[in-house]
Amino acid sequence: MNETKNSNKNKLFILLGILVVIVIIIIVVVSKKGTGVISPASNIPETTNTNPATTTSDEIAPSKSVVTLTTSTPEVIKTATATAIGTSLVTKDNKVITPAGVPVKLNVMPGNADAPTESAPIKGAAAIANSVNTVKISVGAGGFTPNTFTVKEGQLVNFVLTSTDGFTHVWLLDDQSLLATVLGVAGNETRVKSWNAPKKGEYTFHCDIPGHAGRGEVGKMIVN
Ligand SMILES: [Cu+2]
Repeated sequence: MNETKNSNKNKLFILLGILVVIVIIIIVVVSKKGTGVISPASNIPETTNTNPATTTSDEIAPSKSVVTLTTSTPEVIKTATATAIGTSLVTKDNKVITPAGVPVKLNVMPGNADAPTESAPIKGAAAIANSVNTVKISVGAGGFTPNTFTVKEGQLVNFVLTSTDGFTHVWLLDDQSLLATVLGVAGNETRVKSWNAPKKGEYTFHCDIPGHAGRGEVGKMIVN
């Protein structure tokens, strides 16, 4: 009997001990949860506040710079048109310009950012409308046709070159200060390049493929 009472007492103590431990655990957990809830809660608004703030400033910055870009280059480029796909833009007053809106340079390497650009191959010279600004030349083993043409100083020249014999030809003015006007076509191809005629004078040209000039692929551009 005594042993049973003792063991019962012991059980009671153990239960009480467990209860006390549980209560302590609950208190600790609740207090931790309290701080836990508070700090994440204060963190979440902070992060959500930071994110919109960054996004907003990010959005504002590019759109602002885009606006600045559009306002700094508008009139010249907006009203400019290209003679063919890939050629440099031509302004309303017939000045050939770079994508930056400044006049192209002819004394630079072809492909230079300041050089006039050539078109992709087009469907024959007939695809480009005839006008005072259009110069159409075909080239084959027999030479350039026509082999002489006349333009005015500073005038827009939409230079259209066609290979008629299935071979590659490269039209090139002999004056190196006009190097950027060079235009090459593959066999039976037609391409266009727009530029403004240089100062008055006579400018000889030739086909730059080895052997072609020697067999007669030469000519002259007269600038009045
Ligand atoms: Cu040639």
